[in-house]
Amino acid sequence: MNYEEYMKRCIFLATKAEGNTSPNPLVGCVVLDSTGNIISEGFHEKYGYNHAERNALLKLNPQAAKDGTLIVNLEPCSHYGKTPPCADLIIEYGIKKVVIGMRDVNPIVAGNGIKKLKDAGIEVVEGILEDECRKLNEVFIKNMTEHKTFVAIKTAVTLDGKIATFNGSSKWITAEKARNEVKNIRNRYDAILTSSATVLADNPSMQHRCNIILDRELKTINKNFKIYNNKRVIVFYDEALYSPEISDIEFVKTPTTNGKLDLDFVLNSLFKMKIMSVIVESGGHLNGSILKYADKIYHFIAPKILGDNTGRSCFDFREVNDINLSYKFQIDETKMFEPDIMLTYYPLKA
Ligand code: AOF
Ligand code: ZN
Repeated sequence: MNYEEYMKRCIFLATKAEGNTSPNPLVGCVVLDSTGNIISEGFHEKYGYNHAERNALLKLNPQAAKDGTLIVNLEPCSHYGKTPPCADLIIEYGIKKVVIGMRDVNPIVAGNGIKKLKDAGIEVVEGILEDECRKLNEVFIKNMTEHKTFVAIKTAVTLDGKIATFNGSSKWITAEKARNEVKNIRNRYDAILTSSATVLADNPSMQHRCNIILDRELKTINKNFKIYNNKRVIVFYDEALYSPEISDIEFVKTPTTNGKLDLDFVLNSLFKMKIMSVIVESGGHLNGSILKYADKIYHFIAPKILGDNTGRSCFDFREVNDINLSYKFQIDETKMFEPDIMLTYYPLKA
């Protein structure tokens, strides 16, 4: 049987909940009856709600799934969390075969779900579209295995890698289709991270459920910047300089290194605050200094050339003095958003 098609469907269903499941994974599930017809589907819709498998099975009367097959992108859970174990429900419904995309990296589950199923006599097929399934839950994997917040960077540049003209004009580099895609991308992440320089220069609204501003000297506070209209705003600032008390905004005192807010501290604080992923949307300076923490980059390129030698590069830092020491990446995808192009790439693991 061609399980890949069903697994693609699981991934599609799972992505319907993008932006709603953090800190939990994106999971979709398809159930086939004993003759191989799809009889139910489900996905994990929101953090704290039913898991995908439970959602799919509860739509059925238990007899309907007897000797059927259940396909799911993540190993069914074996633990009592917000809900009882999905593995138990699968066994209860008399499912004969379970097809899985990837093992759960959550140490409470990690193989125990599969063991439970096998002990009950269920056939388990593993590793269907595993790479795609791992990519779907790359944030969850990083959180679980490294206990760190996933860092994505989005940048939009000209063909010659500029994010503005020499005198700062930057609206807009890319066209509407690309900018609409940015809205979809933002939604996948728990927060947008930006700098005071970007807020001061562009006064962006960056609509999102959570915005983070790195503002060492609190230059953006008390001005009518649009970013403060968002639901939740967190400002990291230099503890030695101020002790602000303004309601609505969350302030985090931050140590500095070489006169800059300590990014290790910022990212560790975000993980402690259960902000599991951020997308950095800022200028060349923050992009340049956060590059070494980046897990993924969305890089839009507009077919324009600005020229000039005054910088305005999308990654503005001076560190590399030998081409062999450059930061290296692996391009994952190229996609047109006419007339612009989007590259997504990952740091190349040594
Ligand atoms: C989900 N949705 O569809 C599946 C998950 O806190 P709980 O009880 O919801 O459990 C979360 C864990 O359950 C999660 O870390 C993962 O290991 C496992 N599977 N989680 O949120 C799902 N199948
Ligand atoms: Zn579960």
